[in-house]
Amino acid sequence: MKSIFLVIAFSTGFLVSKAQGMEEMWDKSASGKEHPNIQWFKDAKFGMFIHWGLYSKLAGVWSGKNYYGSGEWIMNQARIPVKDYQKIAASFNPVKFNAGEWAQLAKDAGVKYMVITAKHHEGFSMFDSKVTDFDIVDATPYKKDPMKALSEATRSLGIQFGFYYSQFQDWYEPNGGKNTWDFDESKKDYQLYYQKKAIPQLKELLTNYGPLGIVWFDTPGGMSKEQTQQFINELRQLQPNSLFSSRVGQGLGDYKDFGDSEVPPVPIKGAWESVYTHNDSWGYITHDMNFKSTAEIIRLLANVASKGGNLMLNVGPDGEGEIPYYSVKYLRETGAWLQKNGESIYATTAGFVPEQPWGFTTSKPGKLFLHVVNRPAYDLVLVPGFKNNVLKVYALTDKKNLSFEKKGTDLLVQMKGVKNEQSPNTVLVVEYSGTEPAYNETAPVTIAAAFETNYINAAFAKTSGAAKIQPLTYSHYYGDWKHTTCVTDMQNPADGATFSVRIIDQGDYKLILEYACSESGSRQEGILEVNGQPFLFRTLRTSEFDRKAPLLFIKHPVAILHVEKPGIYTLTVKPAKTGAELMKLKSIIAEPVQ
Ligand code: H79
Repeated sequence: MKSIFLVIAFSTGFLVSKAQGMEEMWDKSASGKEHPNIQWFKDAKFGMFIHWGLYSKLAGVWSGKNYYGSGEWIMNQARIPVKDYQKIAASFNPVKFNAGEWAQLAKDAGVKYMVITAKHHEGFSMFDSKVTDFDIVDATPYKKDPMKALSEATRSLGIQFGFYYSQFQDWYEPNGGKNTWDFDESKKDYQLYYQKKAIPQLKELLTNYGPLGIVWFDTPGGMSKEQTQQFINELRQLQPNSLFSSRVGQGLGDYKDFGDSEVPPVPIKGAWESVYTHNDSWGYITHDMNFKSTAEIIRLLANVASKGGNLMLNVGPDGEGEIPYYSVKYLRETGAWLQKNGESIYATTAGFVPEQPWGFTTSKPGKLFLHVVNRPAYDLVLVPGFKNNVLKVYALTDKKNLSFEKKGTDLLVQMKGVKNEQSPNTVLVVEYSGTEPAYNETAPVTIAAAFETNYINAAFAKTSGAAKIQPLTYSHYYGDWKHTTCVTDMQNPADGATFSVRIIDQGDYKLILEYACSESGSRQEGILEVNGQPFLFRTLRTSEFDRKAPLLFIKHPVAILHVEKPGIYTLTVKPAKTGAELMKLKSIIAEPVQ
């Protein structure tokens, strides 16, 4: 029986070829099956994730060797035996941990919820557990329960508090999931592990730490759908108000988590979350200094909100209990931006105007927020597909009215005079009358001379023949997943990717194909057709697709397009002849020629 469970053990997220397909699955509001306590989560938009465990003490180093990527996986990556790994606990003494300071940082950052690792895959409990001695109170000189202090401090500042709990993977336990270097998988009894450790510990967490906003499960395995449902039911009784993440497995859970570091390209209905880490690792690594800047965080947050979801951003405190300097600094700066612009993020829903070259939109009744992350030349912002009657438009921070003009369903906003203050995201508010329009899925992609680069993303392709739109998942180091949506499987002239674009300005545009191309796909002829006019090119090799290596993309300029008459254009990419997969097309870039 056991072998069938192994197959499902590593589904950490769901990879969907058509993002739209997820709507039915996770939008439980329509069916009335939504969790009664889901609204706070939908409104929250920004959460803080914390990975903290014995791996934080190792900090990416074992036996004098530096490890890169997911630091919380070091026991697995270095195949450290339990008998050696457990010794780390004897020197784990996070004396600099200060629950009040962490909670205050969360407050300053403007997050509405916090989720911390009570137990990660390493199997070490960061809370006082009666189920095992391999926990922070029994096994370390620290002897206190930091989860108790943190849950109280966080909640007292009005922030929802939750636990991450690795319910299946437990590398310390002979019957837990995925330690294959100490234990023989074929001899494992996962049910015994669930009954003796995971369920009793989850009961401790749901009993001893006050009301939990979330229980964040991860990497399910070893349970059928029925067993998972039973597992949920049993835990639910303790705290019916607590939300369970979708990584409890088997399509169950109260809201959907996308893959690690993944944002869907189009709005998704229902409650969902994107999780990112601040640098390349979830657990602390001394030599990982690749932090996202404040501007990157603010833009990511706006992007996720514009699709209707929450961003939970992870920080990795070190073994002493200190949060890295740049995480503190950049989170506080993000919080400062939210202080002024929070109205355009919190309690919003997905914007009904699709992504534009200037940025993203979010929505509230009677208001559309324009997140201008890329300020256009001449300060003229075009909002296409705006049917409603516009009452007024103003910059969010100073509330001064801006002049605007309606041309058919185009709304043109003049943002001259709006102070930029170097803001990574200048928010304009459009107040309108009438009911909120639906998101326009078939809207053409906008291209204008006001932007140095205009991206036509693969996600907006209409495919024909065998061509498919797919999120490709790969990593740079180890577990630091990247997700890039591409058109794949174009092998013969009937397999095309077609885009409807609206070119706003007359003039010349350089057309650039951005793609990855394997050895077998390279040196093949392809066609970029614009309103039936063919531009020929030959593919250039970049790299083979490999989940555990970077996927390299080339920006290959192929033609100049002269646009005499602004309007709707149809662009198609396809192979000229039958052959190997032509490319993995990421985008078509249109650059106005000055
Ligand atoms: O807690 C963080 C990660 O440790 C956790 N999820 C986030 C929130 C996570 N656990 N597993 N995974 C993510 C996916 C695992 C992928 C794997 Fe691999 C692929 C395991 C083995 C192959 C990457 C490459 C990790 C090890 C080698």
